Amino acid sequence: MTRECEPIAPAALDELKSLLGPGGYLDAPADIEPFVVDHRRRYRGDAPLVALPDSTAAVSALLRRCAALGVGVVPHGGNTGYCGAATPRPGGREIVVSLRRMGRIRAVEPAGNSITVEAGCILQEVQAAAEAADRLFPMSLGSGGSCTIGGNLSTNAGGTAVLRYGMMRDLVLGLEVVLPDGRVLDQLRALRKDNTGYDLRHLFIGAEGSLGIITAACLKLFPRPRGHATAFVALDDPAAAVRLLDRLRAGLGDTVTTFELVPRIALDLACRHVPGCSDPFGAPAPWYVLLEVSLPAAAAGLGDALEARLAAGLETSELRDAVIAASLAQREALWRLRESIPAAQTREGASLKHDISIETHALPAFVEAGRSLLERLVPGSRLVAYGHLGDGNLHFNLSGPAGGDDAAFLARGAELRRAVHDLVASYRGSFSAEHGIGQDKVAELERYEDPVALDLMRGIKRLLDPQGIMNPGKVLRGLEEAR
Ligand code: 2HG
Ligand code: ZN
Repeated sequence: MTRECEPIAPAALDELKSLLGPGGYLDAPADIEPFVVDHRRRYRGDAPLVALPDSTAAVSALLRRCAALGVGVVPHGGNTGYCGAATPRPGGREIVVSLRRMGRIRAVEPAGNSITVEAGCILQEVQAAAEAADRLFPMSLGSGGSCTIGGNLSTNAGGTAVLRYGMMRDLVLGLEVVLPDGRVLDQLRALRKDNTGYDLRHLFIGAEGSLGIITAACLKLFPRPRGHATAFVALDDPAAAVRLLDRLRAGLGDTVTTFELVPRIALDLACRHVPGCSDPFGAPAPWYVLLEVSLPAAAAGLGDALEARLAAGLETSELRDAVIAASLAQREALWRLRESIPAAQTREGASLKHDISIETHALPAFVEAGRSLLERLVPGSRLVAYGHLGDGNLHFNLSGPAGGDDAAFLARGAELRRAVHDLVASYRGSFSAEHGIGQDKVAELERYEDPVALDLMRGIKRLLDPQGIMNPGKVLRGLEEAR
């Protein structure tokens, strides 16, 4: 049962401030503002304080005190999430905790292929540190310049290299986590094998700060690719894209790193709204794929191998057209087309997002079923279904009818979401493939999750956070009995 709570008492706030010390917090409204609204401005909350601890010990002391005071805690990374997990709720009942002062790279071990970093590190800084040691940290996200490792871990981030390297969960060797009672779970090791009981790391990865605060992680590094071949391919439909993926993987195996589906409308929107984007082909096609193959060894022949396979596809008319980037600038231009899609869709006007996954072989049928469902519900609406086809994950986004009434379209968001997610459920897919639950999809989790799984999740939450102080109302709700 959820109980309405009072804002945090002034005496409790004073206690927290003196614990954090000068420079250890923000309390001026203008300084707090960026922490209480999400980057898409869909969620807004209140917090009287942003804590800025600078060590694991400081996080531990803070959570111990928050538990004693019954103060809610909202962990906050780079604020690039899609589901409002890092935004406090309205009412001033929670403080925000930012680890931006914990941005140290603690160790790089090229021989062991690992890197140990604090949770406040920016993803790009970790990539750069890996590169300086002639290694690759493969997590690849459009928000790499501002998202943090703590946020990547807490949301189990995905991105455009999952096909080859997996999601954030797959890139973790060890974790350090501060529990809601202040205890520190120290599993910060680079062991590749460790079968000693339950694997607790995975409870915290993807928990969106609802079970504790990840303070540091030991991550996997990989050999740095020496060569890439990047292609943009035009084709008739998603089924042709799935066939191409099968063929490429059969021939080129794990070198296939990225396989992203792009519909014509997304290409049009990118070219219309984002400077520097242009159609690489003379004639339009209904669908495209951005694909990349990469090899750790000197890659002479990699481009030829890809070209031969694409040429075979052109001969059998499986593909309509294909370009292979001949320079770094061309490679960047092709990537730009893909990475500009979210911004371009935003600039086009009102849109609704659905981050779904289905087994890849069933995606083509799903796309057609979803398209006709949405067309029936909102004639003229524009499906912008793009993304990580290689992982079975599409951003099944919908833009309102061109020149239509944005407010009227958005007012139907809940109904359309329900229709899309019910369709996803009928395919035994996921309504949140890579963006998490946050505050946006709590009801969806309750509706679609297996009741046994939900029951276990609630039990784990109660065990680790009996007072319900960690990110209240996110992922699961109604577990704040003690507060
Ligand atoms: C992407 O793949 C991101 O570009 C954003 O996950 C997806 O804006 C979206 O819907
Ligand atoms: Zn995505």
